[in-house]
Amino acid sequence: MQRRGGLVIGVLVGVLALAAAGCGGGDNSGGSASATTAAPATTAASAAGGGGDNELTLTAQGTAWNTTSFDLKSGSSYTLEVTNKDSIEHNFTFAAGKANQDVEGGEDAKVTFTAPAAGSYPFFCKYHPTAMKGTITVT
Ligand SMILES: [Cu+2]
Repeated sequence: MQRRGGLVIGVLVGVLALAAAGCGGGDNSGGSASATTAAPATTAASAAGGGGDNELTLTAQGTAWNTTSFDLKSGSSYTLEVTNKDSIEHNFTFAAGKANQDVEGGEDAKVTFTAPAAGSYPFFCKYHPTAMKGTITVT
């Protein structure tokens, strides 16, 4: 009697539990938060003095000016307030500055002009030019 040995192929299917290798969580050697300290800029902007006109005053009283000389800077603009304390009309004329301003009795008026080139110029009341006159010096 012969025995035939059968090939028993035992297939062992090993069920390998594939342990999911935990993905290595590498340390994120990333950026360290750099704290930049931003110092608040102190705004020390002091308001520069506003330019604008230079204010002058002149008063007529008793058919005379209270001031007979002015010193101006060439190229600067000026506003002159003329006050008339008399009851009659007066006038401020400064030809070199193209100013010619009447002022009624008891009133006041403003006139704006630009100082001309350096020099010495007359100003006067055109109604009383000999009594009411003065000199404007421009430098
Ligand atoms: Cu006058």
